[in-house]
Amino acid sequence: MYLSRLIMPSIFVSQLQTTAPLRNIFLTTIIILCQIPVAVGQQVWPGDINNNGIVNNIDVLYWAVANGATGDKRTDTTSNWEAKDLPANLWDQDFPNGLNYAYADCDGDGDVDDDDKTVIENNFGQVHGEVVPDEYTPGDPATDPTMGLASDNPVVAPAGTLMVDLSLGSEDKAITDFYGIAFTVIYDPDAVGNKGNDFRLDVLADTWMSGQGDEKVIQFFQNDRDLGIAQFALVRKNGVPVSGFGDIGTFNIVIEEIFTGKSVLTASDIQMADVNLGTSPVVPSDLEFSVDSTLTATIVPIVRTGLKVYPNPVSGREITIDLENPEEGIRLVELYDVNGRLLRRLRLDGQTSRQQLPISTYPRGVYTFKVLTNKRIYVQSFVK
Ligand SMILES: [Ca+2]
Ligand SMILES: [Ca+2]
Ligand SMILES: [Ca+2]
Repeated sequence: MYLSRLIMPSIFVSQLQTTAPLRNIFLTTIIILCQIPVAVGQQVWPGDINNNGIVNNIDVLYWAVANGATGDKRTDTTSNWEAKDLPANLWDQDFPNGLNYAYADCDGDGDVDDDDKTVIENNFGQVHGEVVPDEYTPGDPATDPTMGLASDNPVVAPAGTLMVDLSLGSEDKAITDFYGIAFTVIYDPDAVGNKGNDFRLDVLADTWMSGQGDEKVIQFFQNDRDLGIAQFALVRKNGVPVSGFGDIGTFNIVIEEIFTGKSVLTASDIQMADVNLGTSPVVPSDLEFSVDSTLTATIVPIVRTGLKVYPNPVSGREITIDLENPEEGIRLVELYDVNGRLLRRLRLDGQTSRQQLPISTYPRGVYTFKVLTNKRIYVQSFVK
């Protein structure tokens, strides 16, 4: 079929001695027809925006750059993990590597917005075909900015909270035209607690990355607790780059109750991009900390407002989790037992602020919900 499409117009041209304008129409037809087989063959795996075979935090950089773009919808607007045909008419814009912006429309609905970032989260870590690893160029400490990890108190007690300040660049190595950064923090899973909210980054409300008075920097975070690999992206999405240097936020890391000794956090696999996805090298770094069993843990209160869990104690077969702000949608619910063991993980579409869960199969005890919404992570315990 493709062959006949390609050959037919060239026969027309060779047989007809046309005038110049008419010939241009024929040539245009040939070009359009030649593009059809290519367009039919192009497919996207929802979330793998840069089409390298894996969904990860680098795809978030692409999402941020394409955010706000619009174009034709896909015929299949579901975003489960399988190849989807791109729309027959591709979008007006391409990424610098030549990929069409339609790849950024993860849910295929004709625009690039927050829902497409949710698809990256839902399909995170999925692979297809042959994975072409994303490239990272480690910076030179003499000339390039560093991603800094620093702690005022790198000696903590078991079950204590290690606080690590994250920064980027310095006065003499400032960042210009920043738009987004993807990076990975590697840690020893034996050293870090496992109660659902034990590893998080609190981004400063007034970090230079957010710019002046406009949209805040957006955090993307996926934590593989078993491997001790936390992948982050911090991106802007309004098309406006910023320049600056210094503090970004603080990691709050709850130490495992039975861990003692030295351990290391490493920030690596860094890709920093401007608004055109031009990358510039960043120097990775690490931080050694130690867990001293002779110290007593400082209790860090967990903010529990904003999420209602009822009835508590549980009386019937089901429990309800309910966000006080109905504008917020639930994306992920995790249920942990008193030992921090994950019992249940439920992914939602971020459209509802209330969810019921069956609870009758679990024995009496204390349980904890971790609830990830469009805006934040809540942790709330209940008794059965
Ligand atoms: Ca990818
Ligand atoms: Ca979309
Ligand atoms: Ca949309």
